[in-house]
Amino acid sequence: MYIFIYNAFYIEICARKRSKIMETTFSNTKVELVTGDIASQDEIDAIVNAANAELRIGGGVAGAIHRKGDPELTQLTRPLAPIKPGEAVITEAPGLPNDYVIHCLGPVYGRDEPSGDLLAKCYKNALYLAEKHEINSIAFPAISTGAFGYPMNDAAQIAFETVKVEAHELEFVKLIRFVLFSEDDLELYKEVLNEIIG
Ligand code: AR6
Repeated sequence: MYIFIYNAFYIEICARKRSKIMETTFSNTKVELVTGDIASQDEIDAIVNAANAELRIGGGVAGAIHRKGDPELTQLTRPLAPIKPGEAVITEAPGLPNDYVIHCLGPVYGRDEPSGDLLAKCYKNALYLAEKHEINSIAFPAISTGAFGYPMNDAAQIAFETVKVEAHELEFVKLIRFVLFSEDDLELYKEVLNEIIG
């Protein structure tokens, strides 16, 4: 009985989660939007970290990834730091359900200029590393839109436009997932993506 109730509850939760997804395709790559925790994307090959320059544990995404990962993750990032805005580096993902973590440093809004180009570079460089490692699926958080203060709407526009252009060059990456932290962020990303699809 308890198992039945638990299962029914679980299926309901999954159904609700699925209903939050929006999907589209750029070239041969599926692009999807979900809400959730970037550190809990079990079926994804590589997750992207909205890192700090020192590639250490921080708040937000960097905190969630480093807390869930083994301490070895921080050891792996240490020799690769510091990185500059727009740059990305890749490590394995000890303790996480993924094969890799791609650590990107987004621009601080109003300080690192030109901020739009630097944010686009994050997405480009992450996809470049994914291709180099023959990665099939990658999940991005909304880089720079938390502690770094980038306006959500502009950040979404840059993310989708960059991915749309880069998709023509992708050989290995077949799924790009954007993981938004709140329902409001998801709705905003959906609106921007719908405008871009036209
Ligand atoms: N999963 C998905 N999205 C999340 C999560 C999560 N677990 N946690 C927060 N977000 P941020 P940034 C959303 O601040 O702006 C750190 O302290 C969040 O709501 O993680 O690039 C680092 O150490 C926001 O929309 O990254 C750096 O110093 C987005 O993810 C600095 O913050 C990005 O928020 C990086 O700042």
